[in-house]
Amino acid sequence: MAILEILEVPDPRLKTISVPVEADEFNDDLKQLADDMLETMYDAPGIGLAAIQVGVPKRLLVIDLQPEDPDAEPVECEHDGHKHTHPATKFEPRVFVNPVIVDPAEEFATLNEGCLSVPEIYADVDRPATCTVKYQDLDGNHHEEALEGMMATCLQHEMDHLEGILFIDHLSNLKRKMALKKLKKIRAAA
Ligand code: GNR
Ligand code: NI
Repeated sequence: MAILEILEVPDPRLKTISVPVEADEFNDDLKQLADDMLETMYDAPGIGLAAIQVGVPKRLLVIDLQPEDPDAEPVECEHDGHKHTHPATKFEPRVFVNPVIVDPAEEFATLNEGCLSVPEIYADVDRPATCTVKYQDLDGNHHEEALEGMMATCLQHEMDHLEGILFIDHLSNLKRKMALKKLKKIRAAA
């Protein structure tokens, strides 16, 4: 396992159109890459990551919405010298290889999105509220799944990365410019 470097704007590699994972690439190297992407995502932390965000232009993405498990005992943890409890989370890592969206809903949903490649910037984005995704797992088996809510939004955000598109590309030119200016300012202050 390894934590990989996440590319950030304005890295031109984020504009790459990623290529399909070929039949002979469903091997241990692909599983290792998916593992490393999940570890990188949990470490960031984020709820999704596309391979191009770690510099690999392949149609592979990972998602974990980390739902809070209502049945789990709260976790007691100690850091910064004091103890506190927080809800336990159930890890639900998902890996999508060569995903394709079919029948996106005509109805849109708006969510305040962020992106590990555009750190500390958040903006509302409208996307189809539900969709169905066809994809392969790490063994190359084909699946189809109906998505809604956060999962539908997150998958569409990740699939944009495969086309070299960032969530800020969905904003007006003015809002995008303001967002990038804010990011520059944050970086200069850091
Ligand atoms: O961690 C992330 N949070 C998020 C919030 C709202 C909509 C989409 C996302 S995905 C993002 C991680 C990321 O950059 N994935 O590409
Ligand atoms: Ni992103």
